Amino acid sequence: MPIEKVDKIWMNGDLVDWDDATIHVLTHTLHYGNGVFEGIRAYETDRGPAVFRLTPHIERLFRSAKILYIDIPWSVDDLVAAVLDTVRVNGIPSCYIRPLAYLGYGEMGLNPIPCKVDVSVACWPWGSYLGDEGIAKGVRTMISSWQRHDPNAMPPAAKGCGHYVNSQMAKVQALKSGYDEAILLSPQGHVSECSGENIFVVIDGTIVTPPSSAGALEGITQNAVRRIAEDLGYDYVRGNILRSDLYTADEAFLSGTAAEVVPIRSVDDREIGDPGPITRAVQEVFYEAVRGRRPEYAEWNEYVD
Ligand code: PPE
Repeated sequence: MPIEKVDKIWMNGDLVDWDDATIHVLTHTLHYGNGVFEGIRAYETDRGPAVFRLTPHIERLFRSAKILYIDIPWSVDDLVAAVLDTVRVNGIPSCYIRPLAYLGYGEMGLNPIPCKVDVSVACWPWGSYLGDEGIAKGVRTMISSWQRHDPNAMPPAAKGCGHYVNSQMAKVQALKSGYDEAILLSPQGHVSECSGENIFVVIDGTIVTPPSSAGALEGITQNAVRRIAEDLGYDYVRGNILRSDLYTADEAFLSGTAAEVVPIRSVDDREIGDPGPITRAVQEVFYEAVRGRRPEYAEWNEYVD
C-alpha cells in the first residue's frame, strides 16, 4: 500500500523533514532483520486526533525489544510523547503511526550488543488495510502452506522486523492464489493468526481466539475486542482451534491495528457467509470507541491536543 508523504518524522529525538529521514545502507537491521516496531492508529474524533491505546503499544515495543536484546535508549513516557508530537506536528486528523527501534550504522556481524539503537516514529494517512469492502462484507482467506514461527525459533511475543518475512511469504501466496488474506497454523497444527492480524471464531455463541502458545502476537486490538465482547455479554475464551473449526464456525473475524476489525467470509472456500451478529456488534462498538464516542472506553483515547 502506498505511503502518503507528510511533513515530519521523529528520529532519535528530533522532528526532521520527511525527505531527510534517511539511513545508511550498512544499517545493521537492514542486513539481519533484528529490530522491533509498532503499528498504531490515530483516529479523528470531535476533540481532534486521538491515538488509540498508545501506552500499551509503546509498552509492547519495549517488551519486544527486551526479548530481542535491544536496549532502547528512551523511556516509555519519552516515546509516548514522541508519538503525540509527531502526530501533532503533521496536522493530520487520522493516521497510521509506525515507531521503529533498529540497530544502526557502525557495526556488522551477528552480535547485536555493540550496535547503536536508533528510534524513529513516522505517521501518514493510511486507509483500512483490507479495504472498506472487507470491513463491510468480509474477506476471503486461505490456510497458508507456510507455518507460523516455532516459539523456540522466533518468539511470537516479539514484534520483530525479521519475523515479518514469514508473514510476507504467506500474504503473497494468498494473494497469488486469489484470496485476500492468509491464516497460518502453528508447527503443532493449531490455528495461530493471520499474516498481520489476530483471528477469532464464534462457536455456539462463544468467541474463541488462539493463545500466544499457538504463535499469535498479543494483539492490542484483540485485547480491546475481548473487553468489548465481554461488556456485550458474550463468552470469550483463549484456546486452541483447529482448521476444521474455521470451516464450521458460525462466524469468524480478524483484528489488528492496520486492518481494524474485519469479518471473514470464507476459509479455504468453505463459506462462512455474511458477517454474523456477534461480529457486527463487536465491530460497531469498536469503531465508536476509536472515535471517542464510548465514554466507557475513554481511557483508550490519547488526545493529541
Ligand atoms: N498479529 C500480527 C502478526 C500482527 O502483525 C498484528 C499487527 C497483530 C496480530 C494485531 O496486533 P494489534 O495491532 O496490536 O492489534 N500488525 C501490525 C502490522 C501490520 C502491517 O502490515 O504492517 C498492524 O496492524 O499495525
